[in-house]
Amino acid sequence: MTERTFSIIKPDATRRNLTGKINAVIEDAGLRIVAQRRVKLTTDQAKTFYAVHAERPFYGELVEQMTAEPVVVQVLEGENAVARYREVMGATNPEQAAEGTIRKQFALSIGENSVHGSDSLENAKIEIEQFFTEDQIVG
Ligand code: RTP
Ligand code: MG
Repeated sequence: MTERTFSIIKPDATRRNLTGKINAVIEDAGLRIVAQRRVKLTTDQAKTFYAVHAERPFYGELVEQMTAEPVVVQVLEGENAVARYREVMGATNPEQAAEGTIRKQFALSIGENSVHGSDSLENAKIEIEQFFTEDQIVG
């Protein structure tokens, strides 16, 4: 089934000028970038986005990292896009990420792991709506 998922190229990656390299991995995997914008997240935006992790010990650090530098927010479209992108990203901890994945190639640590991708179709819809209106997504 053709799906849409939400992606963020995180500050550790934009800081190192890796947006193009990461987009190449995404496109080589057969996913289409159907919306994209560079934005500096506010603390409120980052807190809302990661609200599910509010009680976790790394929450403060996560919000700080996500607001430190600009990010690139994206909508990706393709066959089974949610699961496919999770595969392309690799495990949260880059030490456990498979060869060829974005995190294996580019992530610095479990916290600074270069990309975010939605973990379900339901969350993809919610996350896309936080950053894009339907007319900004051109499939
Ligand atoms: P994401 O939501 O960013 O796509 O990553 P994920 O599903 O693979 O991982 P998740 O468990 O949702 O965690 C969200 C983000 O929090 C940071 N994190 N730091 N220091 C730590 O132990 C730790 N654990 C998670 C990572 O940036 C992770 O991507
Ligand atoms: Mg997650």
